[in-house]
Amino acid sequence: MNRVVTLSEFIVERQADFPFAKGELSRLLSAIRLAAKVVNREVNKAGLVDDILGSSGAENIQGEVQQKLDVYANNQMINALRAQQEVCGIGSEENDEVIAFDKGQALWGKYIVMMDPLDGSSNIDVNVSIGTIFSIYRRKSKAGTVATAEDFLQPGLDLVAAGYVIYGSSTMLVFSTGNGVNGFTLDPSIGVFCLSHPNMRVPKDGRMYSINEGNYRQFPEGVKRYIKYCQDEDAATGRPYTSRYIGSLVADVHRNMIKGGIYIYPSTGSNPDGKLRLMYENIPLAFIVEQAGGRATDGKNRILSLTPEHLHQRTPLFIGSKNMVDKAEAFMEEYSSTSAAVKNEN
Ligand code: P6P
Repeated sequence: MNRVVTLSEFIVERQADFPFAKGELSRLLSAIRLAAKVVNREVNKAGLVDDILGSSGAENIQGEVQQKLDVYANNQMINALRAQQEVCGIGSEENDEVIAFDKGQALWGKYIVMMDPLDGSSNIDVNVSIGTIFSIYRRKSKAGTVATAEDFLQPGLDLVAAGYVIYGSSTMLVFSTGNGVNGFTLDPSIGVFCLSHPNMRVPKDGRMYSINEGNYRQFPEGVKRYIKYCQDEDAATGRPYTSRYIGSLVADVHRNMIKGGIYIYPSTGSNPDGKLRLMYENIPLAFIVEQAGGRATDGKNRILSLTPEHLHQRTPLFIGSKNMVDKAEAFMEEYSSTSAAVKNEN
């Protein structure tokens, strides 16, 4: 039986792979690892603990009601990252403005973290998998100063690392520093993340498509045509594709990472730019999926090449198996002129 490799051992063994000064990545990831374990503990007993389920009564800048665990996860991540002093600033889905540390050693932190501390949190009350998404950039501004806007609005091509935690039937940490993707499963009996999915690769093709078909009438024509293509009997198998939509981004993307598939959140009537946020959902997941051999675009442009304009910017997201994203893009191209993004059928 192969020796179990822990996350800490993996980082030490693969230090040469990481474009970081020795120890910086392990301190950054240990902060995320700690926060993930604490959040995992609360997520796993959410139904048992008074006053942890349900909404906090507040709304975030997205206008979404913040779940109590959203706020809890956000605080855990911020506190853990601040304590490690490698990070000079944090952008979070849960905070209207960026957090730029303005005193102490954190001022000298070389990195910025963008995060969605608990994505899919509306699923907590119904016991569906949820996730934490994070990306790590080098700061652009001078060390020893307070981080500036240019530090937080960097394109995905400037990422140095990204990953996600999925709190599901098991809890996994999946990340990349630009040298492939590796998945670690939490062994709750010892509280350690162990390498369980080395060198993850997204199958070039798949037979699952993930999209909220309730919005069908508002989809761009190219998306409608792609859905119908998936529902036609495939010449090779004589069967249509399978529709799988969990409604939790990390869970849908993770499944497609393993089995092959495509997740699409296109423009819709209520979200003409799509619902998902570029900085702390689409970019980190695009980085991971591309590192594993998949693709991620907004239906036309590579997500990692987009130039961010503001912290909570939304873009459409087509992400997953290369051949499936290629096909969906071909339909978007072919039918791009036949309908505006939002045209309700009469
Ligand atoms: P809809 C959860 O709120 C989320 O941000 C993603 O996790 C998920 O994929 C998507 O929104 C679901 O959105 O509009 O289909 O309910």
